[in-house]
Amino acid sequence: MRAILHLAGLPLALGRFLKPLPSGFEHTPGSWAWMSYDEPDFRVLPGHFNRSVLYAPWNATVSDPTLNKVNDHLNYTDFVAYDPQFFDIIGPEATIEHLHLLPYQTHEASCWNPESKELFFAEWGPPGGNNGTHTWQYLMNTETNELRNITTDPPTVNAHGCTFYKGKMYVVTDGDHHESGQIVEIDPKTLKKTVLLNNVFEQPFIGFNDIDIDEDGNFWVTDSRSGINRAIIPWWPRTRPGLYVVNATTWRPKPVWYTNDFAVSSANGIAVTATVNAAVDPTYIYSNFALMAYDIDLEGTILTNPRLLNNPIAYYYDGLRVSRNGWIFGGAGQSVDIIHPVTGLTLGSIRVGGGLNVAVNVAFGKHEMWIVGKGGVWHVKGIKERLDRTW
Ligand SMILES: *[C@@H]1O[C@H](CO)[C@@H](O)[C@H](O)[C@H]1NC(C)=O
Ligand SMILES: *[C@@H]1O[C@H](CO)[C@@H](O)[C@H](O)[C@H]1NC(C)=O
Ligand SMILES: *[C@@H]1O[C@H](CO)[C@@H](O)[C@H](O)[C@H]1NC(C)=O
Ligand SMILES: *[C@@H]1O[C@H](CO)[C@@H](O)[C@H](O)[C@H]1NC(C)=O
Ligand SMILES: *[C@@H]1O[C@H](CO)[C@@H](O)[C@H](O)[C@H]1NC(C)=O
Ligand SMILES: CC(=O)N[C@H]1CO[C@H](CO)[C@@H](O)[C@@H]1O
Repeated sequence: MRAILHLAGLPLALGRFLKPLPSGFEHTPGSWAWMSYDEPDFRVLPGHFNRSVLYAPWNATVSDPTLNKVNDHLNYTDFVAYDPQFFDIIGPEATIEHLHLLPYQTHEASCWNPESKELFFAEWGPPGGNNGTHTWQYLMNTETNELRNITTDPPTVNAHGCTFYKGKMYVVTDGDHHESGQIVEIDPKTLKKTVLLNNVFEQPFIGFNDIDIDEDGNFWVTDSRSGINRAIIPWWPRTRPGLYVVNATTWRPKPVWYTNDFAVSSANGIAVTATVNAAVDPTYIYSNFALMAYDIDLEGTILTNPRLLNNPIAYYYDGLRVSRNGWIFGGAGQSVDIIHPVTGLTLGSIRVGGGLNVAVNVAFGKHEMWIVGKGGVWHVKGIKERLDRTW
């Protein structure tokens, strides 16, 4: 027997495509929907339907008027589940709030400082104007939500990724016409910048995209075409886009993965996980829209067992983070998707509204997170599971 159909705010007729919400989720401060292949009407859609992979499911072109209304409804939800685990991770108290509407250009490199309770992130300069180059970043006080425009000393040029580790912000940059991509350390109190690394045995990086730091303090950095695509990097010849590990003890950079296609593929988000009771950790890399998982060998210098973990339901994964319990959070177009680290199943989407909004990167607090992207900054709070990791 099915549960009584109850979809808050949704006429019953529309309900046949969506699965009734589990008990406890009928009246929540955030609005929810459950898209499930348990529903025969969703399994076999009527009429004509079509969408590009770059558009979200609720943005599909459909001929059935009821399904069209369902999509209009989905476009105004906050949380869309595809798997019951999503309800357990997010919980019924969660809400999402659009804190700041910022220009419709990329915001990324978000990281949260738990000591000062400040969120750091970058805003890409508009292409053209200033050559796409940006030498300043935002700091947001997450208690008052006040935004501050900061310039580090000396300035950090084209910040692209950030992670907070043991009291410092670690930022990677694309570089520009005057300097190669760098890994830098920023003291959050003095905003003093120290360059930690800027070359692979005298060769410039193409342009760093993202950074993660593992439990032992090793840096995992993706080197990407993003700066080339915006014509801010002049270097030639270039290496392939890929992933490097920089050993925390020896500081020696080593490539651990390269894209196959020099011309078109790139390397985007990276996240290292600590799997409980395991000596090897998988990492996740974006290439050709695929989210790949690898095991890291014991020395930390070779990746093994490559596997396609998932392909995003829509758009492509940009920033990736792994939460305390191992869930992968990936910015993917209009939502941040939560992905199971082993099965690769997409469990659900945290939506940042529709239209032109794009979720690019996330930063975790304890039971809250911030999302930055095109259209500004969002705050998701009241999340049931603890998100920030142990290091
Ligand atoms: C399907 O979608 C694609 C991409 O948006 C579009 O080019 C094409 O015309 C659509 N086809 C139909 C039959 O709607
Ligand atoms: C801007 O970019 C052009 C190439 O696209 C380059 O020649 C020029 O030096 C750049 N200007 C600055 C200030 O970096
Ligand atoms: C931030 O500061 C930089 C440098 O002073 C300036 O170019 C930029 O317009 C400022 N941006 C905002 C949003 O205040
Ligand atoms: C870093 O280098 C040290 C010293 O050579 C080595 O013991 C360790 O396994 C290396 N770790 C990684 C992740 O490369
Ligand atoms: C989806 O919602 C946004 C507001 O967040 C709105 O601007 C957009 O027009 C909506 N899209 C559709 C297809 O209804
Ligand atoms: C069918 C549909 O709603 N398409 C829209 C998907 O989103 C893009 C970007 O907002 C719109 O341009 C399309 O019209």
